[in-house]
Amino acid sequence: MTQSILVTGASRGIGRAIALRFAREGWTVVAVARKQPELDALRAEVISAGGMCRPIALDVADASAVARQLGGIEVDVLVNNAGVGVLKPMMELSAEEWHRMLDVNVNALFHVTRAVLPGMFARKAGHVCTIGSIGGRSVFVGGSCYGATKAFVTAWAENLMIEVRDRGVKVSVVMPGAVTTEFNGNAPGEKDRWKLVPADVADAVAQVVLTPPNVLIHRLEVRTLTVPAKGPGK
Ligand code: NJP
Repeated sequence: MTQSILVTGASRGIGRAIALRFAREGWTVVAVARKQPELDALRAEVISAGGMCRPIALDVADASAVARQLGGIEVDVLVNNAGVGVLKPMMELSAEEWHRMLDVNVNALFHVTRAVLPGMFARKAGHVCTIGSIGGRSVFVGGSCYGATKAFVTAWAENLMIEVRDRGVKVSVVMPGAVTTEFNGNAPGEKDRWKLVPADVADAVAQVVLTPPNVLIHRLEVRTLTVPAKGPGK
C-alpha cells in the first residue's frame, strides 16, 4: 500500500525538499503551508515525476483551521517542519515577532500533532518527526526566542516519545545546522555556499523515517563540514 507523509511548511526550503524526497520514494505527499501558488507548483512537480500530492493551504498556528482541515486525517508520517526564525536581540524583537515564533514553532506542534495522532493510534503505527535545530541546544546572540522555541521542540519530542511509543508511534527530532533557505529573511546566494542545502536535511529525515519497524532514531543532528573561517560555527 502507498505510504503517506504530511509535511508542514512544504511550500519552500527544507519542507519542499522533504516533500520531493518522499514523493521520489513513491509516497503520497500531503503538503501544508499558507501560500497556495507555491503548493500548486510543488504539486505540479510531484505529479510530473509520477507522484501524488495533496496541497492544503493552512496557517498551522490557527488552531480551529487546523482542526477543521486536518482533524481525523490518516497519514503514516507527520513532519512538523513549518518554522519561523527572526534572529535578533530580544530588545529588538517586536511583540508580533516574538508571538509568531511561539505560535508557529511551539503552539502549532500541539494543533497539528493532535490532529494526526488519533489515526496513528488507531492503526498502532506512525511517525512524528519534527525539525528542531542545533540552535535549540546552544546559544547565540539573537537566539533568545528562536533558540528557546527549538529547545522546547527537543524537550517536547522526548516527552512525547515515551508517551506514545507503546501505541506504535515513533517520535523523532532532526536538528540541522545552517541550511540555505529563505529562513530569517535570507536571500540565498553565493554567501551561503558553505551551508547545508535543503536536500541534505531531507536525506536526514529519510534516514530517520525509513527504519525497520522496531528501530527508532529519536534524535539526529546534521551539520556542514565547510564552516566559514569566521562563521556561526554551526
Ligand atoms: O525556512 P523557510 P526553512 N503556517 O523560511 C512555512 C528549521 N531550521 O525551510 O506559509 C504554515 O524557507 C512557510 O510557508 P508559507 C526552521 O526552524 C532551519 O529553513 O507558505 N506554514 C515555509 O514553507 C524550520 O522549522 C535552519 O510562508 C508556515 C516554511 O514554513 C524548518 O527548519 C536551521 C507558517 C519556512 O520556510 C524549515 O525552515 C535550523 C504558518 N503559520 C533549523 N509559517 C536554516 N534554514 O538554517 C511559516 O537549525 N510556514
